[in-house]
Amino acid sequence: EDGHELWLRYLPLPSAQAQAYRQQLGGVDAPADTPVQRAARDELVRGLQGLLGATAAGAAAVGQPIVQVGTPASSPRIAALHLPLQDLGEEGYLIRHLQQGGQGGIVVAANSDVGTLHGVFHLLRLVQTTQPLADVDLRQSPKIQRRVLNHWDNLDRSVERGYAGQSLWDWQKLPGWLDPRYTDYARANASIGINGTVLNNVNANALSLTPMYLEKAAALASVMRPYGIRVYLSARFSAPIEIGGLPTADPLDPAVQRWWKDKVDEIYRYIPDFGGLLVKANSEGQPGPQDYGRSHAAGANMLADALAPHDGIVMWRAFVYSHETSPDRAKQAYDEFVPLDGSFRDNVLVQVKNGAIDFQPREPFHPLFGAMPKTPLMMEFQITKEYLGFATHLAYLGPMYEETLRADTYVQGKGSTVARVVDGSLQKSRLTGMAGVANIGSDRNWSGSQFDQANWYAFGRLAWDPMDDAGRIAEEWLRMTFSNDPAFVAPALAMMMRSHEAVVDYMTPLGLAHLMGRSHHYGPAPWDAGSERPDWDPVYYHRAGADGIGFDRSAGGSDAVGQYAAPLARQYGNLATVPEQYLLWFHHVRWDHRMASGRTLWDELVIRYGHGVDEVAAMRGTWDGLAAYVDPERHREVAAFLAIQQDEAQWWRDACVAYFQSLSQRPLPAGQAPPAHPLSYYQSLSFPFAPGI
Ligand code: BDP
Repeated sequence: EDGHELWLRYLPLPSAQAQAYRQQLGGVDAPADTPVQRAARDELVRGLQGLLGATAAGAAAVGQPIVQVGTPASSPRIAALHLPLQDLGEEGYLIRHLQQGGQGGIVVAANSDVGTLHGVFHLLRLVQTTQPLADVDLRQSPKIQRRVLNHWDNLDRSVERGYAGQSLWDWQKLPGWLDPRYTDYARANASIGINGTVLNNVNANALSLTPMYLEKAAALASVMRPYGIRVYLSARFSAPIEIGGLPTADPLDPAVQRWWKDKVDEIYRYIPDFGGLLVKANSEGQPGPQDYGRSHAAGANMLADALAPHDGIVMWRAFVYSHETSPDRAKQAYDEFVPLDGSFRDNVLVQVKNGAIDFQPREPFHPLFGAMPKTPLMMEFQITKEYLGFATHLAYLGPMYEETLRADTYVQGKGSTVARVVDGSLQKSRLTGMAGVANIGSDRNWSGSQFDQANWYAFGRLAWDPMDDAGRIAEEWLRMTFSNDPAFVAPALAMMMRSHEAVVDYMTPLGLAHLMGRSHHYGPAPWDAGSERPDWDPVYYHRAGADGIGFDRSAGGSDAVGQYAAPLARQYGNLATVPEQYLLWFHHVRWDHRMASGRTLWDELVIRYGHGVDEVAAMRGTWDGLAAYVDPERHREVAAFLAIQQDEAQWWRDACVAYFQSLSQRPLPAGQAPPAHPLSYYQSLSFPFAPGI
């Protein structure tokens, strides 16, 4: 047990439970005429055989209860049931218990083969988590259309901000060798409803659009297709110059437009169901339309026109900040994109990070959500933990995603949640999407650690339904990944649900952000200053001095609060009403400011740092107590990583407290131990190797 099976372990259930399920799932009746049908049938048989024992699957004896799988088109028996499938759409499904000829049986029906595949995974999930099937009658369809992983994978197999080994894609051996891991990757994604994957880094290499690499991408697409997953590619905006031999990449130049049209036609010859292109343009040195005095919309629309005849889409990223340093980086994306609202083609999604800076442990939701009513916005979450301790720190991100999705934008009054912007229901968007920057690599456990698998899992479930519950998802994942035993599940769940907040506390409490070491983003360096761009430096973000700490984004400061709808602008802009979790994000606050607890800000800050460390110690204790429920190999790995996390949480706390104290010149609150070393020690530490920079 090294985590390789993910949540699809299908280990035998205790015999009484298996016996009971066999009464309902005695055999499988599923068509297997198409690749998708075969994928669904094979998964069901594999799952039931593993969970219930060899007799459970395969052809049922006459009169035995069976699982019937299919669509009205693929299965005459399903057609004869006249099930209400109309509202399920292309990817939805229905699971029902049916009484047939005195025998109970289960039906998994959908409008399409892919729908049945999703239904099969749901049925297996019910069995894996030992849910009763006697009265099962459920209908599900995804709330978001494009549920996509973004791989920041390079062609040399390095992964930008990847902490799980090399890239899964072995470009050198593709297309000749299709590693079985590609199939397992597709199975895992399909099991949580992900239906798209962008294979290459947003900091793109134009070579990925050349025939040699398109052939390789096509081979991967052939593995993904039976699992309902489309392949997408990141496009480098200057590709017409680099691989097309043109003198320019100006989107208004007819030769450039022609080049992209031909290129897209070529891609579709290789990959007929290609999803579309993801673009990072005019951001962090990437080329883009602004190089030619054109807008983001002009760039996106040129690609959109090339893709439209094939039903392809453009995912155009709003993660931009210009090289001329603005007084507040948090404002830039909004300032650049809001004026473009309404000018994008119908097949463009603007992909917006969850917060306005950059995947920090905590950020208020990005003010673009709700501010572009005529443009569909795609959510971009980061699953890989670039700013949350890489793969060793245990941080379950479900609550963080949930916090953003449930945040109220107020753009159409109360209840205008980010989730409703993203699922299209608020502003009637025709296209909807959610992207997650993948944490997947060639490590045996896929994600770099056992618990990081949960972040991949939670992303998929929330992309399927952005109002799903992070706690429910975590419990489901724990039960499938480790054990159904309540004595395990309850404490492990409590640990997961507090883990993200613990990281926030020991890294960036009370609305602080970007205190990580420059460029590698690992470990504390709040003192870092003087880099090539001020807005890459921690001191730019925390602005701490003798008087206080925090970035004044109120109306009297950068007025970033003004980018939110009026009720939020008022709430966030006022020191008396801003939630404490965003305090230093929006305000520069005196060290002696009184907090809700009655303490001064300084005391509260130090106590939060200490609390984060205490939480990790508590997580270790919890995990140690769960050894009896987890196989030794995985238990040991998690325990070792928690020990690393505790050391590093202490490092974070001590370094930040030492540094901020050098500015506040205040004593530590009673009971708080001084940092183990002087500030100069922490400043002298260097971090020799950080993967994926
Ligand atoms: C930042 C990463 C950088 C990415 C960039 C992006 O540090 O490696 O290229 O985001 O999203 O968080 O484009």
